[in-house]
Amino acid sequence: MKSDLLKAMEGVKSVAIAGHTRPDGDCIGSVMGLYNYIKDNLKDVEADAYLEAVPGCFDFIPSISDVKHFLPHDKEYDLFVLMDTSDEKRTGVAGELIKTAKELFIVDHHISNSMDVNLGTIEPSSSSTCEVLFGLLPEEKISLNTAVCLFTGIVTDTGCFHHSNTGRETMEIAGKLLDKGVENDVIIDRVFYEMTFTQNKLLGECLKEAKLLDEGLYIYSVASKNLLLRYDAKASDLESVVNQLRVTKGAEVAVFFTEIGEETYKISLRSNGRIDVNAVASLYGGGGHILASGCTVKGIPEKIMEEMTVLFNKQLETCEK
Ligand SMILES: [Mn+2]
Repeated sequence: MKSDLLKAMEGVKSVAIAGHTRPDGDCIGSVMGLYNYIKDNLKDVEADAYLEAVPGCFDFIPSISDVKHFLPHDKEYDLFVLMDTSDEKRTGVAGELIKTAKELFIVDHHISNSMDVNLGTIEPSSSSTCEVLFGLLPEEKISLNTAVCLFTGIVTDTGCFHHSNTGRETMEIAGKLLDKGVENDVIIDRVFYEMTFTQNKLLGECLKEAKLLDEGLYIYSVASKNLLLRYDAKASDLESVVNQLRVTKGAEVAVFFTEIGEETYKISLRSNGRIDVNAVASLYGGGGHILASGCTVKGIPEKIMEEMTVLFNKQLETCEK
């Protein structure tokens, strides 16, 4: 599906732009990319950007302080542009606008997009909603501010040009955004590498405790509640651990346990390609993607690993046949 966004904005006086719940870099980048584009080019259009709480690492996004977190009761928008949201249930603070705005336009790249709309551009072959949005805007009118937003979305959803959704087109668009003056080093550091001192110390603690199983095919580590208490940290401060475990030479799968309750663990799984960790996480009531999945399980990590390695080994056997 491909509609003309510029046409949809013609003659329009007010536009609301929003994304999904728990916004990530692609959601924030696409919402703020269009917001900045309108501010720079469509002076007669009044635009409002709606998002749930924006993680601190995105505070460099131009005009991010303009974002509204609540919908006014009486406002009727001519157009509502919904970004990166494949499911009506995941519309964040501005979901109501689907019904109340005069027109709805969707920009997305999720193959699973199930929304029934007249206007929108959904391109499942695109790396990110920001990549789709780039294609909907005239390149010469993209300012540095808009370019920063779009670049942020692209690096977020491609895992910094690492995931298989990174295509030639993605790289070419990123190059065009660099031409606008985007500082790729600053954005990539903020989005991917920067950690607090506490997060770095915790990473060290978890790596120190990591164990190998089955001659190094599997690696895992456990963060206890006590560890988090000791550092006065949250489970989200441990997000980078599983990715660091994954790049251990020889490992097929990395598993990271975070204790969130009495013998209850949030488990993150990462695969290096041969094992479908989504299939395993699903057996435990979780899910995600083939290479990155998660679940929450009650039990003892060593025992859970015993079970999981049986499942991993079964998968390896079938792919070796
Ligand atoms: Mn996305």
